[in-house]
Amino acid sequence: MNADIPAASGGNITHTITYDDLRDWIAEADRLGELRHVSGATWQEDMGMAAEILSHRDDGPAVLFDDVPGIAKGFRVLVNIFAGARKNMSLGFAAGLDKVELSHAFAEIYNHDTNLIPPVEVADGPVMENVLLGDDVDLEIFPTPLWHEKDGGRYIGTGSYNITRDPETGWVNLGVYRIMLKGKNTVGHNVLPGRHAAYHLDKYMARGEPMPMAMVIGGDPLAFFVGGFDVPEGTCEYDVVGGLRGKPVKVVHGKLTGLPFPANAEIVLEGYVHGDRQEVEGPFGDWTGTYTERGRTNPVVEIKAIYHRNDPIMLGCVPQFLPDEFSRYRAITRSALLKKNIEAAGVPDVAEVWAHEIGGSRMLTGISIRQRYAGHGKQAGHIASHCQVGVDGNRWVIVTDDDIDVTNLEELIWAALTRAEPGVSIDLITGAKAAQSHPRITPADRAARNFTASRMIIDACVPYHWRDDFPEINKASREHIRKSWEKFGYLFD
Ligand SMILES: Cc1cc2nc3c(=O)[nH]c(=O)nc-3n(C[C@H](O)[C@H](O)[C@H](O)COP(=O)(O)O)c2cc1C
Ligand SMILES: [Mn+2]
Repeated sequence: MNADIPAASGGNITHTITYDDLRDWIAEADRLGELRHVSGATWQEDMGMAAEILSHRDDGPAVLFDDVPGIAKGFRVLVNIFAGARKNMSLGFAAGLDKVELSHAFAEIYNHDTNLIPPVEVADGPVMENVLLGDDVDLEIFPTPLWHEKDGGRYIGTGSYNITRDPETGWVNLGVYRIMLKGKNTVGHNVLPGRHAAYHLDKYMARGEPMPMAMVIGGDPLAFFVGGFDVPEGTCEYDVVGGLRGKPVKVVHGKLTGLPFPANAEIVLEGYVHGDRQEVEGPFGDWTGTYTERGRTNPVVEIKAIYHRNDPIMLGCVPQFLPDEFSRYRAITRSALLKKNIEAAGVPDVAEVWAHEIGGSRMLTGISIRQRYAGHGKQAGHIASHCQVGVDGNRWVIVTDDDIDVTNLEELIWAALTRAEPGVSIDLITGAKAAQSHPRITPADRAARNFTASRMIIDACVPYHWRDDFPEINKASREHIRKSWEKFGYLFD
């Protein structure tokens, strides 16, 4: 544990976000020695290939692609932002923190209930350097990659987010939903049931109107991260971004919809979602480690305006087979949010929560508790599985005691193997909210759009009434391990 970050709350954490937009971020990554430039890679194959191998390791660079064949010079794509020391920089923390320390530090400073700073409107900004309207709208000018071999199309929106507004309350929402390139002025986006943009779309459809939408295809990575967080309904993610940075997001307004988008964004598409015009979207290599179902339909989005900076940069953040960049980022941030959510529901003495990378940070949650009473483990498990942050796509929750490091996948599984008794320690919940991309939804359920699945709570806590006599763990204590390394670490030199 870094000396600056106490394990409990209330410490002095140095938190500074040193970038305002994607270009500042690139300069910071370069300063850290973690940026590479690649010239001449194709959108058809090369960029996807590079993104794939970079994604699985934490020690690769961020890569900025330029001179993409067939595309204007200067129109660039950035990938692999969440790795190395730059992931700490991205969240505003020192390079020395490991992933768990980083998640703890993030938990200390993150609060989407009180730490809110609303955006401010400005008259102009770099995103307005190029405004394409009417016949000038042409999405083919951008170097949109075909990311995976078997994708059904090119995905222009992966490190992107969509902005919509509630037609009744005016609440503006940011959500990360993948965007498929369909033609010169059409895209398809994939907003799943329960998402805030789906809630907005229902309201527009009830009025018989298309939904205005803006899509930020490259911009401040912080806004992209927050667009993927489980921020409660009614709260605008811009306010969360402002709160995290300690200053408001500067926004300009779309000329057609009036929707606010960051003045320093790289590329923004503005248009209308036609809920009644459904077309095939996907398949796309998804966060579950599978291609999503073939034939999924989603509304067509008609693009009426493109705004972009000179020499614009698209941000790519693409799910790959797990674990990947996407699951690293989600594990660090979601584990923090999930722990807060479980505690807010009243579960006491939660020691650690980890939303494991192998499960795309949704499917497998490990929790350790300091047991206070019989049934405490079950309580933690059921709440983790169904609270706001945990409900989507969860498969297994494993709850155990705090002598287990639940952030370590092998230790977590060991605890389940030795402390849970399958005949009595496992609860199955049927009919729970499934990820639409969950591969084990049966074809019949999928056809009926019954996106539910069962899930499992494994109570791997030492039985409470048995806790004083239960066979002790033979793992060396932290102090013993530290001393052992001091004495014998040289054996590895
Ligand atoms: C890179 C990335 C891609 C995502 N893709 C989708 C997607 O295609 N569809 C979707 O419904 N959710 C997707 N999500 C999850 C949502 O962004 C997340 O649930 C978020 O809370 C949605 O915002 P909302 O709560 O305002 O609806 C993605 C998240 C990330 C980080
Ligand atoms: Mn939201």
